[in-house]
Amino acid sequence: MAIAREAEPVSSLREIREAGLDREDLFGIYRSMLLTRGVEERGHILYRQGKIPGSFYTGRGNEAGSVGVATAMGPDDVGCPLHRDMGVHITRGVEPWRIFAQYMGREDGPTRGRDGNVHMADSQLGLLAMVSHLPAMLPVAVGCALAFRIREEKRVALGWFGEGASARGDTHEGMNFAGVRRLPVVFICDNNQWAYSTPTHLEYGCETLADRAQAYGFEGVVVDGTDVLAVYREARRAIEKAREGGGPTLIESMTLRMEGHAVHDDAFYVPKELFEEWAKRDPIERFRTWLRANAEMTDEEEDEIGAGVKRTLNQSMEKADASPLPDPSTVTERVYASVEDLDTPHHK
Ligand SMILES: Cc1ncc(C[n+]2csc(CCOP(=O)(O)OP(=O)(O)O)c2C)c(N)n1
Ligand SMILES: [Mg+2]
Repeated sequence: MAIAREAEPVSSLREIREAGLDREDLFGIYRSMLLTRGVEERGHILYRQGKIPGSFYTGRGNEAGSVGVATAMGPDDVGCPLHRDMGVHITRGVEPWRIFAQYMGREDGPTRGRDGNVHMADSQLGLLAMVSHLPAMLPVAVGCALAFRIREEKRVALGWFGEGASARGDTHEGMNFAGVRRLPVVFICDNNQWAYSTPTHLEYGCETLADRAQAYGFEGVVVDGTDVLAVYREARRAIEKAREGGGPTLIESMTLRMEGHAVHDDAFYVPKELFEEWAKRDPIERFRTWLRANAEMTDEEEDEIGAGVKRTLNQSMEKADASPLPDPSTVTERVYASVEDLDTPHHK
């Protein structure tokens, strides 16, 4: 028997209204999920065209997890999204053309052509760029939460990590410290069942990773990461609890990594049946069906959202392609943040 609570699916429009979302918000979530997938699909095309230097990582299958959590964040909250969390950047408002520019190493990408394609974030939007995935950003999120506590700000930090990263020491150190101090931090485990080619039974011996939360003195929740509304509801509950002084929560979001670790990996080691099974639970198709059944989304509304996303993607790719490569003579500039860079609403 798992110790952690298993989140129920969201059943009705009324329930999600009570959790703070109106019909327009729901359409916005759908749009963000389509944009997230669209950006990554277009990225694949750019990669095949030889326009992306280095490798290329995506979070296909994690659109509900990433968009659902980011929708629940407050404007002053901060987060450290990883390579599976494109939906966080999109939901916080990073413009897709800047993401394409980032992919192609151009001057207008968030890191101005100075780092890998998913090592990016816009600090103006309360996001911190990942340093490494395993899981260097968890202690950073905990540090942000400690700063909020010291400054008596009602803000919450969010730290993402993979289930593979849960085996590393910094996960333990971050969670232990957060539990001891009851810091305003929410840990999101994107459990996509694989750490590169390692399956979960070789990663951890407990039933669910959320079970570990109890040992750190806080709550653990397992949520279906293909159900955007359930993810949103659980993230919102955890974030508001943290904001009110109730301490951390560990949310384990269950998905399947629907592609290889990155483009160089064809995931031959993942059983075909597993892909087939999870393809039936595609998060976007699932939410589309829910919107049709529960929010009366019409054909016209659906087409309008879809067409708008396509238009945005086309225009964004063009705009990004017009962005120059960085001038080599500036290579040492903007590697470290300046005082001006840190003068954002998120560095008060
Ligand atoms: C210390 C260290 N070891 C190995 C790697 C290479 N690496 C990056 S991500 C990854 C797998 C991570 O798996 P998981 O935490 O489950 O995240 P996922 O990629 O599945 O989202 C590995 C082995 C690394 N970046 N850093
Ligand atoms: Mg994983």
